[in-house]
Amino acid sequence: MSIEQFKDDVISGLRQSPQKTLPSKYFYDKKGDELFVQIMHMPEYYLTNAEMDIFENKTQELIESFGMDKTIPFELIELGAGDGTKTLHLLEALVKEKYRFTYIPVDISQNALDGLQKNLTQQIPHLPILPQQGDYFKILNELHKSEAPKIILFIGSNIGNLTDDKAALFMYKLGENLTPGDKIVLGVDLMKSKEIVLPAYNDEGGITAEFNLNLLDRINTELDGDFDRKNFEHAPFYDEEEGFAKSYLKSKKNQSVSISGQHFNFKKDETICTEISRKYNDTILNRILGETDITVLHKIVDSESLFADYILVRN
Ligand code: AVI
Repeated sequence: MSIEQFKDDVISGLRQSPQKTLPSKYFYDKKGDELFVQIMHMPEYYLTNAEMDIFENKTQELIESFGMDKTIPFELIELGAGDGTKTLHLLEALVKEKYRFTYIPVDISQNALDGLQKNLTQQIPHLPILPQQGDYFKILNELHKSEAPKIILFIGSNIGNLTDDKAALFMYKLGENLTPGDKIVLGVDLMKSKEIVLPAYNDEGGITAEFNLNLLDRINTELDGDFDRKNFEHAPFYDEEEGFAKSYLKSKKNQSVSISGQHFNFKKDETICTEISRKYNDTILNRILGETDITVLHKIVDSESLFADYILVRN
């Protein structure tokens, strides 16, 4: 990510009318990464445990849905690999069952990949692992040149941070870089009542609020801004009908903020939308896949039906 891109995105997002926005991908500086790890461990943030339940307790169902032949080597490519704790269960089972595969974690952070490789080689000494740092689609395009069948992991509800249009484009581009028969494991949070969803984005300990407000600190540090975080508050919202959780930063008073020499006015109670966390069901997913060559093969949910890993196939 270049600083120029960051500046352009912030300035154009805050110039938007009537709804000011900031892209959620900028949450993740060093402090933001640490806060997100804390979020994943919060009791309110059910998503992590729910998907872990699938990877830990429904490993066989996952493996069977891949329909892989043990004699044919394949590539297991994880987009945005993170710390790999969920994937570990799947990798252990595949190694134990003597599948022939290479694990290819892809991430923009070399640091994250180094940590992951170190952990995994300790835990699964014979795991063939080939980390790739960089842009997802550039790497997938390179990997497309090999003839090995592929299974793409895009888990953790990461697709949920995209609007439906962007999710549809993402899936279309993914399909373009795959061969018929290749599979995708897509982890999504399921639509459910606001009593469950809202606390996950509005925890008692205030960690999510801190995660949201940290974006203002990042803008101050990296783009010479003068946001006073005391003048903004974390304002989460969930539309139960549509299945959209949204995070906002709400201005507590009329104020003006300067960023890289440009001025932005905020009215009292005016909001900046900082994140969308889309919740899915079958209809929404099928609509998103509508323009692609990808269809749903199988769906695995956790024991409480909070989260789903859909197994998709490129036709
Ligand atoms: C990374 N992503 C799937 C998280 C989510 O649930 O949308 C980010 C997050 N934002 C607030 N809490 C967690």
